[in-house]
Amino acid sequence: MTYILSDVHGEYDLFCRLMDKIKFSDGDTLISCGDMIEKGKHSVRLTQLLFSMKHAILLAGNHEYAFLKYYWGLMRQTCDYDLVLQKLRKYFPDDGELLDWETVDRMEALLYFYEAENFICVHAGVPLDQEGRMIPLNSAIPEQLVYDRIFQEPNVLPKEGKCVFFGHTPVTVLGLPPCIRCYLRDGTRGTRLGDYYKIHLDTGVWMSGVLGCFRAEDCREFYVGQQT
Ligand SMILES: [Mn+2]
Repeated sequence: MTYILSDVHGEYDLFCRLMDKIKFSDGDTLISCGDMIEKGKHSVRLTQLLFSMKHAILLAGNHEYAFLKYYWGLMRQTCDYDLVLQKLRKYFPDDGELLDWETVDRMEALLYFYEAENFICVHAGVPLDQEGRMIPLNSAIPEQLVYDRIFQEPNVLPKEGKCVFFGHTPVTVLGLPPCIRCYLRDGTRGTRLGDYYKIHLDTGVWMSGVLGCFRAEDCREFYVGQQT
């Protein structure tokens, strides 16, 4: 099975509880739409767990992008790699000495979008033209894919093309309860991804305490946290 989530933001314990709840195994695939790090206390621990998973497709969010920009800036200033790692570790003060070069290198290799046969994953949004048609993702710049604030608007719908999974803005900002928000093509809740325009995954776990994921094969949602 394929499980999709976003914006886990260092909430290692809740993430583990969610994986237990869905009985996630090596035969399953996890897709994280970015913002694994910051806000919660266990950014590096969570990131390393995600990197250790057998079938995980991991995207960068704006928080990973900001970290990488900080890293690239340090590398331009000095060739003292020990000093660079020391400074990078201070970026995640709650994680102590956990950050290593392998984790930094793997963060640098995160994807900015992922396209499957019947869906697309991105952190913040996909660029659309005025008719709501998707502009090819490989022509978009990373900043647009990780920082976009337009795509989350309820009236912005990718009319043609595949269902888009995204996060970035907590749904609670739209005045909604902390649940995954599905935008349906014809109003009835379907069990096929073709029935959905877009799926807004960010439950704002660092504020709401609720973390959810969406199963692609049957369009079911799973939650852990205060409201379960
Ligand atoms: Mn974000």
